[in-house]
Amino acid sequence: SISFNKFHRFDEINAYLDTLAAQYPDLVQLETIGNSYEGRELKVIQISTNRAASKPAIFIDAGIHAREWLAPAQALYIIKELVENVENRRLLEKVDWHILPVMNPDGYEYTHTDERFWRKTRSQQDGCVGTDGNRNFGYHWGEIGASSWSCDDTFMGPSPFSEKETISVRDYILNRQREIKLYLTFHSYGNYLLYPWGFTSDLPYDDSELRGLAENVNAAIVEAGGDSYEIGTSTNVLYAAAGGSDDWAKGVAGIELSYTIELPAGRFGGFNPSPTEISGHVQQTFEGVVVYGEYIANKFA
Ligand code: 0X9
Ligand code: ZN
Repeated sequence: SISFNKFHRFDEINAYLDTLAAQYPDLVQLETIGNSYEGRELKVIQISTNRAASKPAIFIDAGIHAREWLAPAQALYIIKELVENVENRRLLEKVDWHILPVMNPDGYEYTHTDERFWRKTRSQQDGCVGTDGNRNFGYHWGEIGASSWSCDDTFMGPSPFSEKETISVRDYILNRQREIKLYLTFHSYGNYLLYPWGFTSDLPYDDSELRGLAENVNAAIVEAGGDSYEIGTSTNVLYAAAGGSDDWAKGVAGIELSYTIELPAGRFGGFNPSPTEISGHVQQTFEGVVVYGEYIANKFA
């Protein structure tokens, strides 16, 4: 198992995934979906029972933004609960889970070794280092809320999907477009349950379904003792910013249920919860993930 009283380095996280794959061969498969700019392996863990059956799938990523450390911790906790807690086996029977716990490992490691509040990838650009992965997806790319200056934290990249990390996620999702029914991307911070669109204030045609599901997720988190989330479209609740993975998942990949989850802030610094704060947050938020899982199981039964 793995602890939730500290933030783990990338190698520890991958070692944990390898351990699970070895211990639970009937439940777990690992797939390296690409490498980061600096060559780190992007490993998706696939969690499923009765693998042969064709089931709806949920794709989850975390850590596209390097400094948002609670996000990979959350993904790791979801993995731990789904694999190691037998009480959660029912969540695997009707749904397959695909989880990429650290989407931007170069940036994540850099926040451990050099600069705690680094956000972007670590690719060399014309001028500065790094692209904002969440401005780099190819749907209404660069239209609003993104910078074309490589030194900015919200640099959109020289072209859509200029980053190895965003290419890898794009291709993995496109290869499973029909199965994946829900896309969740974990960020921090601020307690927001966001859904498309982030490039326009127009509401998606299925606003009421997206909102209704988020309200049920929030209710479960609050019931578990978590703070309430603000719910709505990215543009209307937070700000307009194009090139996000959530908008691309819905607008291009056709995954209608697509959410950005902005996890709670740390008490003494939003991106930087103290290690003692991790376990409460990840446990509470997991109860919301259960609601997502049950919704997908029922809707596509
Ligand atoms: O700006 C972002 O990428 C996200 N907020 S964060 O503080 N974690 O950086 C919000 C993204 C919401 N989705 C879109 N704008 N598409
Ligand atoms: Zn973020």
